[in-house]
Amino acid sequence: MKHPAAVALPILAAAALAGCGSSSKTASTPPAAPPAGPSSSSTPAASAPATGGLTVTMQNLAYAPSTINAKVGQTITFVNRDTPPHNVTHVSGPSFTASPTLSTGASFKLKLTKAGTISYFCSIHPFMKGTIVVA
Ligand SMILES: [Cu+2]
Repeated sequence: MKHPAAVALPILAAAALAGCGSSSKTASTPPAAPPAGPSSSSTPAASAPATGGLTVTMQNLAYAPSTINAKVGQTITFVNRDTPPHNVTHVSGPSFTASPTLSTGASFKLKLTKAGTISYFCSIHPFMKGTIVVA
């Protein structure tokens, strides 16, 4: 007569082997993630000013500040806070294209691409003068 256990034993052994094999597969360690290095984040130099952009306001028929210090790569935004219209017209120094006429609340962005001292004025009110010192 046959013992049923003798038949069942190889099946159990095969199942145990299969289970062992599959479990060892899932247990394999995934590739380690690169450690988060502190050097990846750029920290601004402490000596550099935090000003990314500068603003010159047109108010009371004058530019404020009338002289502004900037660096190559910075952008100056001119904002008309006055009632009469104004513009920004090149006089001397590194050249730029004059702004359109700026009505109240309008603004004009001037990107500084060259070092030098820019003199500008408002052609509508020629007594309105300003200077940008670009380092
Ligand atoms: Cu003006």
